[in-house]
Amino acid sequence: WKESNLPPHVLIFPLPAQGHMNSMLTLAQLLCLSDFHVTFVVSEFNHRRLLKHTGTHSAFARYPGFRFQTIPDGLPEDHPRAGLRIMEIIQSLRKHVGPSFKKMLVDKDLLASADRRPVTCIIADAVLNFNADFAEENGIPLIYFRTISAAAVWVLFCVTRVAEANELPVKGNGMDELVKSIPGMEDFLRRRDLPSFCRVDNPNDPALHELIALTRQTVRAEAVILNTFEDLELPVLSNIRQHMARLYTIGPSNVLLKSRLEENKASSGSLWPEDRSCIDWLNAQAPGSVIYVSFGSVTILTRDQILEFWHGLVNSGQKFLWAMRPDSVDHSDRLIFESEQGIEGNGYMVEWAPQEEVLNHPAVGAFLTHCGWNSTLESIGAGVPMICWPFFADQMVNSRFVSDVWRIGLDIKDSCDRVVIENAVRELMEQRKDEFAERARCLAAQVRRAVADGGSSEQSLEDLIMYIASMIT
Ligand code: U2F
Repeated sequence: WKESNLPPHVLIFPLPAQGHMNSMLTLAQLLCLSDFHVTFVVSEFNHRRLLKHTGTHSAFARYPGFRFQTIPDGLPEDHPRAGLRIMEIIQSLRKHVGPSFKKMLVDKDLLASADRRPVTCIIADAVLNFNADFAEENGIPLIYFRTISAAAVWVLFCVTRVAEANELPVKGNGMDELVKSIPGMEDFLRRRDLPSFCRVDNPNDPALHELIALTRQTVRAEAVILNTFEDLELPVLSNIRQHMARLYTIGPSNVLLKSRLEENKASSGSLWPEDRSCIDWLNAQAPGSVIYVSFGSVTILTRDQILEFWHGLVNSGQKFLWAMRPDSVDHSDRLIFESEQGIEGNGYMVEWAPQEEVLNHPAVGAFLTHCGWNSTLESIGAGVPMICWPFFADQMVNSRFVSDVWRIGLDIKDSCDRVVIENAVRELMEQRKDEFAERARCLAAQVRRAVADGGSSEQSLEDLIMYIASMIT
C-alpha cells in the first residue's frame, strides 16, 4: 500500500480495564510501527484518567497513525469498576454501547477521512463477544484478542467436558483431586486450579455457562491473537489450534515492543499515576534483595488479608516494595500501614508502580503476585521468580503453571496466612533462591529468542501484519 494507497486501518476495542488495555495498547503500538492506522476504543471514564496524568495521553502522539476513540461504558461515575464488579463492565457495554459503537463503525466521517481508509478490520477483546454481530452486519473482518494465557483459554474451552465428567468443584468438593478431562493437563491440574468461576454450588450455574458460551464463540472470528509465545505453551497451543486454525502468538507483547523501539521505552497506558520514587528506593537496595508485591488492577483485599500479607512480609525479614492501589483498600486501613513501626526501612509502599521497570530492576529478586496474565508474563520476561496468590478467574490456572509446569515459583492459592506467606518468602528468597532464579533466567532467555529476528513471536506478528494487509482489496 505504500506506493499508491492508504495503509490498513485497524479498530482495536479492548475491555476498558487496565489488564486488557495494556496488551492491546502494546499491539496498537506494534501496528503503528508498521505504519498502520489504529483507532483505539477507550471508555470516556478511562480516557479522562489517561488525560489526567501528564504525558500518558500525549505519549501516543508520537505515533502519527494512532488515535483514541471514546465511548461511554454505561456505568455511573462512582461505580468501583474493580473486584468482582469488574464483570459489570462487560454486561454494561453489551447493553448500552451497542448503538453508539454501531454508529461509529458506519459513520464514515468519524472513522474514515481523506487520509484514513474505512476500517479494514476490528481487533476486539474476545470477552466483548457482541463484536461478532457488529462485524458480520457491517461486513468487516473480525480478529479476537484473548488477553489471558493459552492454558486458561484451553481450560475454559474444556469446561463443558469437565462438567460432564463431574469434575467441577461443586460446593468445594474434591479441591485437591486431579482433573482428568482436560487433554494435556491430566497430571497436574487440580480442581482448585480451575478458573474461580468453576467453584459453583450447582453445575448449572448461569454465570459459568455464560463464560463457557463466551469462550466457545471465539471461533466466530477469522483469527485469534494470544499474548504468549510458542516455547512457553506449545502443547496447549497445539490443542487450541485444532479449534482455531488461524492463531497468532505475539507475546510477551511488551518485550516484543521494547525490542522494536529504538529508545526502548513504550508509551504507558497506566490508569493510575506511576510513583517513580520507588525506583530511587530500589536503587539503594542490594541486587536481588527485594520482593515486589502487587495484586494488579482488579483485586480488592479485605483488611484481614492485607494484615496477613503485611505480617508475613515483615516477619520474613526480607525487603519489600508494595504497590497498593488506593481503591484496593479502605483509606483508614492504609493509614495503619503507613504508621506501622515494625518495618524499620525494610518496606516501601506506593499506590501504583512503573511495574515493568520495577520487575527489570536488578534489586528485585521475587514477585508476590495475583498472577494476572500481564503480571505473570512481565515477570517471566524479566526472569523474576514468583509467589502466586491468585484472586480469581484465569489467575488460578496461571499460578499452577508457574509452580508446577514452568517451576519458577510457589503457588499459595486459597491460603492467606502470615506463616504460610513468611515461609514462602523465605523459601523463594533464601533457601531455594538459586534454583528458582536459574529456571527463571532460562525462561527469560527463551523470551528473548521469541522476540528476536526470526523468533516465533516476531514472526507471528509479521504474519499478522501481512494477513491484515491482505484484507485490502
Ligand atoms: C485482569 O488482570 P489485572 O489487570 O488485575 O492484572 P494484570 O493482567 O497483571 O495486569 C495489570 C497491569 O497493570 C500494570 C502491570 C500489568 O501490565 O504492569 N501495573 C502497573 O503498571 N503498576 C502497578 O502498580 C500494578 C500493575 C484480570 F483480573 C486477570 O485475571 C487477567 O489475567 C488479566 C488479563 O486479561 O486482566
